[in-house]
Amino acid sequence: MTASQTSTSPLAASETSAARETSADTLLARQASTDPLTADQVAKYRAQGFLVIEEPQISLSECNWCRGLLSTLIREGRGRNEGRNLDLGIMDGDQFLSSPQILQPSLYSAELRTLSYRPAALAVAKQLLGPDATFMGDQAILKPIRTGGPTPWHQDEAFRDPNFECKELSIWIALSETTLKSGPMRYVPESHFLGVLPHRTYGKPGDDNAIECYTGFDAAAAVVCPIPAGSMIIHDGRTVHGALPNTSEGERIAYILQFSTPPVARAEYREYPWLKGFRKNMLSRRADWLLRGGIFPELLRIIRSDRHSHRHFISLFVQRKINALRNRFRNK
Ligand SMILES: O=C(O)CCC(=O)C(=O)O
Repeated sequence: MTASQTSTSPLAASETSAARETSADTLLARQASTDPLTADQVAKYRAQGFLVIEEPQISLSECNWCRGLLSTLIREGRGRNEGRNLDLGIMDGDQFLSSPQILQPSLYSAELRTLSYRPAALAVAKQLLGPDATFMGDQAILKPIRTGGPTPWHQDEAFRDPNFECKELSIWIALSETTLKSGPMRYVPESHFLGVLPHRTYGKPGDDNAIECYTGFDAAAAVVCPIPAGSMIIHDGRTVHGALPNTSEGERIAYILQFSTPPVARAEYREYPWLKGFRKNMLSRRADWLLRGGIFPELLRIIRSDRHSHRHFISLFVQRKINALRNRFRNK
C-alpha cells in the first residue's frame, strides 16, 4: 500500500467507523472487567517474561485503519527532524535491510488514541505492573516486503536512563498477519530474571539507531511467535527479544504500546556504555530542531498528549535535573 492509498479516503473512513462501532461494544465489555487477564495468563507472563494473546483483540478493519495511518506517518517521514522517524536497518553486504520506525506516533496523529484496545491495554498494564502504571508511549515498526531487516536481540530497559528505575511492559500488536517469513517476534523465556545485560550499538555505520544484546542469554532457547493480525504479545521490559527479517511478499507493521510505573531516581549512579554515541545523527537533528524553535510545538504536543500523566512527566523532569546536579558534584 502506498502512502496515498491509506484509509484517509471517505470510503475507507466510513468502513472504519462501522467497524469501530462494532469494536466499541467489545470495548465496553472489556471496560467492565478491571482485570482483563486470567490468573493463568498472569502466571505465564510472570514465569516466562512474555505472553502471547493469540485471539485477535482488534478487528481486521481496525487493523487496516491503524496500519494505513501508521504507514503514512512513517513514509511521509513525520517526526524526522524531531528525531522520531528513523531506521533500525543494517547493511547486509551491498543491500540495506530496512526497518523504519516511528516513535510516539500518537503525538502526530491523535486519532491513534481512539484505538479501541487502548483502555484494555491500560487495564492490562495496571494488572501486571500495579495501579500506578500509566501510558509511557507508542511506536510502530514497519518491515518492508522482502527486504525488512531483523530486529536485534535487546531488552527494552537497556534503552532507558540508567539512573532511574521503573517497571515497564510493552504490548506488541500485529496489524498484519506475522508469519514465520514476515518478521515474527522472538522471545527468550525467563530472560527477564537476568537483570540488564550488556548491549552494543547496532545499525548502519554512522547511523546506528538500535542496540543489540550480545551476551548473557541463551538465544537457542528463543521462542518464535507468529500471530494473526489483531493479536498481540505482552512482554516485560527486561525480556530479551527481537524479530526475524521479513522475506515475505507482504509488508509487516506492528504497533507497540508501552506502559510503566513512575520512574524513581536510583540512589547509586550507573552508566549504560552502549548509550554513549548511540543515535548520534538522530539526536543532533533533534537538538537542531529544538533550538530552531521546535521546543514550542514540542511542549504543546506534550501538554496535549496522554503520554505519562503530567504529574509523572513533571516529576521525571525535576528528578533528572536533581540527578544531573548530583552527578556534577560526584565528578568534581
Ligand atoms: O517489531 C519489532 O520488530 C520489534 C519490536 C520491539 O522490539 C518491541 O516492541 O520492543
